[in-house]
Amino acid sequence: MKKVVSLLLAAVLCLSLAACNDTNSTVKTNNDKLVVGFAQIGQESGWRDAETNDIQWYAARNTDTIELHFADAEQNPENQIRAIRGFIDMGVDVIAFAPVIETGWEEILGECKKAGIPVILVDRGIDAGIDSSLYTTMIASDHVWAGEQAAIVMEELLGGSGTVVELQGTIGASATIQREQGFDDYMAANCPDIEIIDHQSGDFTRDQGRAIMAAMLETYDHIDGVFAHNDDMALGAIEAIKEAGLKPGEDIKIVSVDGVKGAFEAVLAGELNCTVECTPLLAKQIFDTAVLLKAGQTVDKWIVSEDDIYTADKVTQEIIDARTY
Ligand code: GZL
Repeated sequence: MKKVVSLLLAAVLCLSLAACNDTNSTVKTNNDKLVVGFAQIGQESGWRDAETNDIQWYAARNTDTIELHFADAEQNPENQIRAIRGFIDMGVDVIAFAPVIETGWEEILGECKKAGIPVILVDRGIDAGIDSSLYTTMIASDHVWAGEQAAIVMEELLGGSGTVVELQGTIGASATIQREQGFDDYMAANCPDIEIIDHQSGDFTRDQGRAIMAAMLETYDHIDGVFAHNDDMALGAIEAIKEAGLKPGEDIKIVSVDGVKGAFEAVLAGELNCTVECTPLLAKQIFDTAVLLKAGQTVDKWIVSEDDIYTADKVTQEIIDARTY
């Protein structure tokens, strides 16, 4: 009997989540639920998957009040724009999306504004030159702060001197631009004896992080530190450093951003020296904010996430076991 119940529950969940992926429906929404269209970037990192899971599970647990339409853009901004246009056609109450890059959003955001649909930017922002009235609010971490914290930790790890390479995220993404700004500006202002000898993009993926790190190890005689714009690229770099016969976390110090469980495990193993948290668990904030916007209320232009810094002295197995992403 238990098996039948669990199968039925699984079927219900699949049906409700499947409903989340329709982006071409022309059926106008006409119920009193909060109807949200979310155009996700893709599945490039463990962090991104954690954000997607949080959003989909929150909606699946609240089907009596929330109707989620979810699109996966496979890291292509044109796909995000197409999905957002589909949400406008559906007549959703609120549109939320994580802009894969900062530029190219003026036209589609103008269409959202013309349709009277509020827009929530999630975890990444858009270019400061775009009219900020075209979106309602941004729910995201402070990426400049994260880059600066990474630099402060790296300065201490290197004792104030050495050579550092930077594994950048997706070129043109606000998280990439701002983490680099925070890290590089701090180094320029405070660490005259630390030289950033290279920046290359691994597009926030583990495979590309590994490939770029391997190439850099071939190119440079000596690398003291790595700043990876996200944990997935750091975990890839750790693999490359080991393959080169070096000890990650010891011969080469590594600092990254995100706070995914794999990074915590690498810190505990002594292979990663620090991960600066950037919580992906934004679902409650997204839907609570959407409720307020549907009711015509105003919210802050930037709803900043609270994040922490995890160095080896702070990471224990208990901390890892308690992590929810
Ligand atoms: C940060 C987010 C970044 C993560 C990456 O808010 O946009 O995108 O740091 C993810 O892991 O791919």
